[in-house]
Amino acid sequence: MMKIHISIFLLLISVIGFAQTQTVQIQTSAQCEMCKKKIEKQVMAVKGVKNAVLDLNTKIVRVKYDSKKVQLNDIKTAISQAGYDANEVKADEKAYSQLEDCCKKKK
Ligand SMILES: [Cu+2]
Repeated sequence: MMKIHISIFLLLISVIGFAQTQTVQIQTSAQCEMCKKKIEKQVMAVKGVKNAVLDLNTKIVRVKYDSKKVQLNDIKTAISQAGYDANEVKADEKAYSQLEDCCKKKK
């Protein structure tokens, strides 16, 4: 009987654990390898973010995060503050103006 209780308990823990981890895909305005590194670094620096990988072909960054520790908006803000668009959140103007030319959006 005790064993059953323990396994139910462990099962509950793993279910709750999975539920906390969210994966989101955010469209950015990354242009090159430098942008990729910068965005990944900025997003990874947000507390509660577990992983961030940007695909330069689509400019979409895939972020795994703990929804109990960080909100999606905080992640978008971090990308904006790095100088890049994040879905509907536009790049912070000051940060954008400080980007290298190669990292600015192609008109
Ligand atoms: Cu760049």
